[in-house]
Amino acid sequence: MSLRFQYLCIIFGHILCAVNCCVSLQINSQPVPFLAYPCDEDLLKSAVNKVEELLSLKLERYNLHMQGELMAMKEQFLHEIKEIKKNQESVPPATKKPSSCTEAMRQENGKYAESGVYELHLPEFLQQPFNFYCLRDPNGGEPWTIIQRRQSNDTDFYRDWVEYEHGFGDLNANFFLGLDKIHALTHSRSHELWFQLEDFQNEKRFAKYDNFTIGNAQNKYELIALGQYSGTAGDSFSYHSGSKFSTKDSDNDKSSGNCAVYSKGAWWYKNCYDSNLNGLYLGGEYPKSQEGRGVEWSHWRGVFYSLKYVHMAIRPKYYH
Ligand SMILES: [Ca+2]
Repeated sequence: MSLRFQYLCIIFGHILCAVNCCVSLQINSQPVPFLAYPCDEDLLKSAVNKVEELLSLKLERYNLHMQGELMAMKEQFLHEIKEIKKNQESVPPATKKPSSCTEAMRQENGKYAESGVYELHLPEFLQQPFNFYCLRDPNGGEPWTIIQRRQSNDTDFYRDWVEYEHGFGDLNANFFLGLDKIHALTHSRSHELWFQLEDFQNEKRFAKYDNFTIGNAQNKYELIALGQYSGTAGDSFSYHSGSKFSTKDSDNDKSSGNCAVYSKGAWWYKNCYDSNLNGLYLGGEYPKSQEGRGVEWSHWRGVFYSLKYVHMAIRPKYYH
């Protein structure tokens, strides 16, 4: 209120002085500038009207200025909201990661994508997504996950427990997926198993088992279930049902010796084997001195023949 009074006094002083009607006011011998005695009632009214006019004009300008400021703020605010919405629309919605090759390869048209490496997520068993090789079914059925492949002598398979547990090799060539991941896949739901075999005369055979489950690390990834055999290669795997996995540095077989060392491989050895698909890549027939050490499927090419190509593939049951 005090400030407002002073402001009015200043304005009055200016107006009245302007019309030669001002007398300096003195307080305690000190002149008070701009304070003046009104000298005429009409003049005073006129001065008051002038002041009101000036104030009204200033208020109007002030309002216009504030209105402009508010409009600018509103425009800026709307612009920022639009930007936020645009950014939200450009971010793809979170999608569920596939947990099987079937989910990873299925396309909108109902067909399956090309065979290759896909990232699968099994959150109940593996904390991080992991790469798997997914294979189209040659008969048009549900895709398969390859867990082991031999196709050349480029990769050494005579390895220790840790490497077989976590896997090694190149998913597009020779590899072993890893017992931990095979366990995670087969433990999450029932799977069937497909052995594809080929010799150096390019003859192909197969063996399938309608149930395949392996245990966990505590029970050395035991071959818990295998199911019924079908195929053209002969049954060289049922013998291993119930066996634990063994490597050269982890002997869990039923033999008094170490089958993994004797056979230069790693497998679900019993005493010792009918098949040895992680053996040495000896390239076809081999001498007796190497007996039992090749990539071998005894019910087809016997114990002195190392196969050209093998893979082990699995897929969930009840899909077809
Ligand atoms: Ca033993």
